[in-house]
Amino acid sequence: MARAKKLRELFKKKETIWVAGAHDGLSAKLVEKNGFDAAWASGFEIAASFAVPDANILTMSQNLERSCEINDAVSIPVIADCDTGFGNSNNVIHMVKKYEAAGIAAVCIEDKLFPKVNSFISGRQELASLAEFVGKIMAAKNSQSSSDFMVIARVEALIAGHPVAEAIIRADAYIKAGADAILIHSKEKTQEQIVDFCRAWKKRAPVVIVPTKYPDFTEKQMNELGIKVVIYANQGIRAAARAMDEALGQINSQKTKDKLENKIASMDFMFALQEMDRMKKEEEVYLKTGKENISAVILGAGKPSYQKDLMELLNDIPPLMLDIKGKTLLQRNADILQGIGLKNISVVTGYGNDKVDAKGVKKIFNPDYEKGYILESLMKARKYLTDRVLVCYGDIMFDRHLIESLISRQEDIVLAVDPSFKNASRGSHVLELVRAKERPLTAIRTIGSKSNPVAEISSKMDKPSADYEFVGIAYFSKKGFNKLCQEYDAAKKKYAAKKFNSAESFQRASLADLLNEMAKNGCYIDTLEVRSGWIELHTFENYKLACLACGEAGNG
Ligand code: SPV
Ligand code: MG
Repeated sequence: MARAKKLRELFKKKETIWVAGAHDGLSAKLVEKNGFDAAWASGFEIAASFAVPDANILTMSQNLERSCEINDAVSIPVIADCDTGFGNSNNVIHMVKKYEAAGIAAVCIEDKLFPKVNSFISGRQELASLAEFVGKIMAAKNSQSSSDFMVIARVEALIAGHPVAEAIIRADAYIKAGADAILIHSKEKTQEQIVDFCRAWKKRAPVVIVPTKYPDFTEKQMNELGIKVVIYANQGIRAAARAMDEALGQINSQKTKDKLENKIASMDFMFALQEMDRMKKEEEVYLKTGKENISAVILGAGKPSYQKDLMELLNDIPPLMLDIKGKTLLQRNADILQGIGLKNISVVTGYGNDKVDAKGVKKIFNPDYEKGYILESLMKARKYLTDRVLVCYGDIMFDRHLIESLISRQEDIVLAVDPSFKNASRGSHVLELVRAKERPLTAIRTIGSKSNPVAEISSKMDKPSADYEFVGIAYFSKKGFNKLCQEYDAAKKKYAAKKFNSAESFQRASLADLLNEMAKNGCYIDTLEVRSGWIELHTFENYKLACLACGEAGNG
């Protein structure tokens, strides 16, 4: 329903319409959140938020822009304070067209001379002639296109020091000129003037009040007098100014800085006002990276058998949950994958399954983790891997660039391989070594590395025959992963309990064993040569390096 219509309905159905002032989207949200029926795009608040006097210093466009901001942030109707209409009747015509087109439900114009001054400032409070203002009301009403749009005429006679009788004459003339309601304003400390006005007015048309100076006016009294709309025009910004002043004062004095946090709005409260949740949901649907069809699977089921000092550090938790500078290894890797745009991330768990947890990561439990090995774990996740697949061993920390380079390769199967394994310190850990079809020219660092497929991959290869170490991260196109699964099914039948490449049985096979089988069968397995961007965590030294890579050294 259009907001002008909503406001009309409120006028018809509600005894009193409660309105509060706003100056921007955030304050408008708070008005709505706190149950007000409508928001008042307050001239005073908008001017105050610019730190300029409420005296027509800002232009119509600046006020309109803020009214739009307010209107966009809420679904309640917005009544815009349009001062004197920003000029004469010509300006009023333009103003009404603009405000109505922007979806504002009602405008309020006051019978002072342009440029006006805030009603509570003593001295110059010059009234427009009755004739001139009647002309403005007629201009406004004749310029609106929907019959629901409202024009509220604000009578400033009491503000300018005239008696109630003058206010009644003016109000009467404005209603006759077509105004939908009368805002009667008073700067007295009590509501007496307003009460007198209402008694004399006798509910000839709806009355709007702004009880800034007479806050003790009770709801009961208002109802008795037939007051239709009550606008708390500026309490919001005054509360905000006081709170900001006190908080900033505290921060600067350093004395009570620590206690401030529970006195100010939490970041979550702010995020809610900004509708961060909605944005996140929309991102899920619309923010495409072209990588949504890549599933990542992290293989972390096995029971670790690392160097003693690292085992002590792990203290029975699975390596996936190793804390590296305040974040677990698994969460760190998952965050990198999510940052790249991968949405389907899973981890295959086994040992210490209960302790594994990471945001945005699906857990797949492999109950046979003690009998089986890496290949079996990967196949436990098979049904979730429907398109392109990135496979990562669970005890590796990797960086974004390595993954991005790998998934941007065009081949169906690509292994990240590192030629610097000869100097690597991984304790007694057995490396999965790769012999490439061509011996790489280690003296020359190739740019964009030319394809050099795998001839053999094995954990039994002696170092001198090897060109690379398999990093434990592999990428498969849809076709590549299907091929891997087909080869797995075929090999499972053929080998069963028999020795399978470097594994003592098919069940104990690593991914490398199946890849070796495929290479032997003539399958093209590409390599991506990397010399950095990953750390395998097998020793305490590796762990310290990982901490360093995250910007801080580990203990010891
Ligand atoms: C405003 O909010 O700008 C008003 C109401 O006009 S008051 O400031 O109380 O006059
Ligand atoms: Mg105002």
